[in-house]
Amino acid sequence: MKIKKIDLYHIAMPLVSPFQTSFGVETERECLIVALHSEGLTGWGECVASTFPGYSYETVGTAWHVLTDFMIPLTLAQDLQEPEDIETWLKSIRGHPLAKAALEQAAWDLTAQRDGLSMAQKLAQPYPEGSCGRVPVGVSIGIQPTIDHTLNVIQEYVDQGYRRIKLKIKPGHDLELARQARYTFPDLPIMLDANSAYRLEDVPTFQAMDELNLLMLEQPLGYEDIYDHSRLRPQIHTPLCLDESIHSADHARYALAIGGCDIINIKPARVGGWLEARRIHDLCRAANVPVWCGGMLETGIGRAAQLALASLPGFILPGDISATERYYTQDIATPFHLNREDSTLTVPTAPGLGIEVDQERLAAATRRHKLFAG
Ligand code: OSB
Ligand code: MG
Repeated sequence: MKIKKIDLYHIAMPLVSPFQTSFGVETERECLIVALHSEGLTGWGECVASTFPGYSYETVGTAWHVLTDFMIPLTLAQDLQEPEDIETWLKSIRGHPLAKAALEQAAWDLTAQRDGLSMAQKLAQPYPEGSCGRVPVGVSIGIQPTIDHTLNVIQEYVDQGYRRIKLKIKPGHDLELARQARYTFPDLPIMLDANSAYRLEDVPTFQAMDELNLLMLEQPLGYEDIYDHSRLRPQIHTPLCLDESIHSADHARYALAIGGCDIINIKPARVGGWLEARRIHDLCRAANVPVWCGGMLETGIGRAAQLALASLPGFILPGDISATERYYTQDIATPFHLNREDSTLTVPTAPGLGIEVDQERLAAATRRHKLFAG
């Protein structure tokens, strides 16, 4: 499939409610959208880098730069056969996984459409059991002004049908919040995400959480650390999950080798794409380590690709893949709705990502656009 044209869009969309983590607050989501055109088909990808280098060093600005100046020129006018080609073409570029993953996602969409397969089916080709039709999901709740606010927000999501809640924590906004959430919702699967806001010396805070029967504690320590997590893990009862510090399948292998975690949150963007995400899934599955699919407040384009990944057999824990209305009043692609009866989203079955991009809304959300033609 000769890549004849590539569109790059920088978009901005207001979030339904502000999203606050230990590294900042977002009220509007900015990201990049890429479209690969070939043989009358269009493959869509989302680059989840945001405006501030808090979660990742990448931003919409750095991603625009590396895509425009390096990655798109290595892709344009090439003959794409399989998503693996993107990995090969971009191999000489170090880092910038969020930008790489956007192109790889678009390549999955394009090649799956050519093959007449959904992205989930194409991704699941190595597994005899194939992909599943519905993915269990939860909701990630940002830091709220008070604990009472948080409890109200949890209640709203529980009323909507979500059966797994993740609370963002930071120092001083942790133990009491977790206690009150547990006392108010005694049977609800609750987990905490610290986004690297703590140090090993904070172990007493986490030990005090042992009795709260939490589903897991996500990324409490350094965003590049695996070793200190392996020292924390035997000192607490709550299962430990890594997010930020797993940048590749090699990192996952190191973490499993030294006992750095019980669970891995796989975000395809963080590890440079769906192929690397699938390698981590395979490693974890062989080691009996559960995985789940993380989120970056994706538009419908990214959400469809999250669902394809999370439909693989090793994704046994609920993902951070909430319904569209949890993020946006008007999305640029087909909205996803929660199946209330089982707290799942349905994996698209149409070829490729299986969604329609609304061109008018995309145009309305676009701040910057560039067309590359080979
Ligand atoms: O750490 O999982 C995270 C959003 C932005 C950056 C980091 C994280 C998150 C989330 C959001 O938790 C999950 C979602 O998309 O609903
Ligand atoms: Mg996280």
